[in-house]
Order: sequence, then C-alpha cells, then structure tokens
Amino acid sequence: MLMQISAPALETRTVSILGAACGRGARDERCQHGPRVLRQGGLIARLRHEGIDAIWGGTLPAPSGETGIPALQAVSGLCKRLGARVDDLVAEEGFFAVLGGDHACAVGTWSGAARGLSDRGPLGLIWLDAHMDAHLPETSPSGTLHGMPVACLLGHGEDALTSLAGRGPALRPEHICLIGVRSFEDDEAVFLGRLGARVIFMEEVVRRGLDAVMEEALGIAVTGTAGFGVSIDLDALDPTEAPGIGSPVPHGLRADALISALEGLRRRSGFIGIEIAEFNPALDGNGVTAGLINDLLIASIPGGPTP
Ligand SMILES: [Mn+2]
Repeated sequence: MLMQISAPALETRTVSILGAACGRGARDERCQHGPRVLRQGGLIARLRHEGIDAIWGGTLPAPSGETGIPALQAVSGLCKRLGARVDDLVAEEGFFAVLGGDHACAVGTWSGAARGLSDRGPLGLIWLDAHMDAHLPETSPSGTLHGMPVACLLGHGEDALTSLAGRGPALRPEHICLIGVRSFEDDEAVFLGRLGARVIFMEEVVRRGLDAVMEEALGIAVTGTAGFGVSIDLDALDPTEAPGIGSPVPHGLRADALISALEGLRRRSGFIGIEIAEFNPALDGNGVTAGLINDLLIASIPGGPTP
C-alpha cells in the first residue's frame, strides 16, 4: 500500500512593492529611474510567474535638482511619505519590498518600519553595503545624503532625517549589523565604533563565508527586537555582477552566495521586509543588474520552498 504523504503547505507568498524614485541623495541623480525601469521591465509578471502575489504599491518621487528644491528637502519629503507607507504595511504585518532609488531612501524605509513595529518592540536591521553610510554632515567629504542613512537611522544627522521614526531614533546600535564593507572614511569607523555597532568587513566575509556572517548578523538583528529587515545596497555585490550602480568597489559579494543566503533568511520568523537600493539603469547596459534585482527579490520573499 502506498503511503500518502502530503507536502507541507507553503504560506502564500505575498509582497507589497514600493518604488522610491530617489536620486537627490547622490551626485548622479539617475538612480531615480530605477523603480520605473524595473516595473517596465516586467518585475511584477516575473514575480507572479514564480507564484508570488506581488502588488505594486506605487512609486514615490522626489523633485529633481532642476527644480531648485534643496536635496535635503527633496529627500526628507520622500522619506516622510515612504515611511508612512512602510509603517502601514508593517503594522498590517505584510511583507514589503522597497526598490530604490539611491540609498538615502533607507531613512524613510526603516524609520517607517520602526514606527510600524513600535507597539511590538524595536527594529533589527542587516545592512549589506560596500560602504558604511555613516557620515555626519560635518564629516562627509561629498555632502551627499546617500552616505548618511546609517547615521540618520541611529539618530545622528540632519533633524529632518533623524526624526521620522517618531519618538527617538529608528535603530539602536546593538540591533544593526553591516556586512561587506570595504570602502569607508575613518570618521565613519570611529563613529560606528563609538556606538558599538557591528561591522563585518569584506575580508571577514571572505574568511568566514557569507552564510556564517549572515547567521551572526541575524543573531544581532533578532536579539531583543520585534522584527528585522534587510537593506541591500547593490554596491555590496561585486561590480562585475552588478554593474548598474553609482559607486562600484571591487571585490564584493558573489550574487549566487547572496541569493542563497537570502533563501535561508526568508524562512526566519520576524522578517518584515527588504530594500534594494542604488540601481542606476543608465549604467546597466545589458540589463544584468535589473535581472539580478528580480532574482534577489524572489529569493527574499517569505514562504517559498526551502532550497
Ligand atoms: Mn549604501
């Protein structure tokens, strides 16, 4: 007699996607076109083909430099609106994905996530990036806001960007872990060191392997928190695999290793959402970076079969 073995029921995989058309955080504003290019490239159809119930929740714009509106005002306005949307999605316990846009949008995403979680507890965050993004206005050589989101989320920087989480900073230093860093200024390292935030440099990723350091980062992000998210700056990846970005730094993460690590993360309880930033379609000649963003998103959305 044949035994009937039913497969374990999978959760329905649903995701609400928000485009953050932010370009004012960088010198090259063309990351603002990222969400539009991804959407027009068939992202939603691709996700649905993978069995994911994907909803495009809209694209939030920021005024371009030609308007004369200062960058801080443009970025903080976008972050405020983005934060309100993410707050609602997190409060409803839906999984969200924010597609940038330059990485300054992270201030909106994770301030909103912190607010949406606040009834349950603090936010944890895994931050994949070639840089520390931990400049203060007074230490930044370029003055660009996409070099500052980690500092802002920890409560340091321009008031318009540190006040979006409601009461107090979006994040506590013991709840964030940076992975893949290989280009930074001393001031940033001193700042994060003083706060006690964990930074896993690229050389440590190479030595220990991405799965091992992700496990450590996950421990940081879930300990004493009510939920955690992942922010991916595409420059964390090796620029040979993700060329459509503004600030390439050689010797980064391998795309297949990151996809596999995300497939591990998506099974963990408390995973609330993901952000993928710094896609510059003008520098993505053959569309390889856009394709990779699709793959990263598919790998991240909870409820899929375990690899
Ligand atoms: Mn970044």
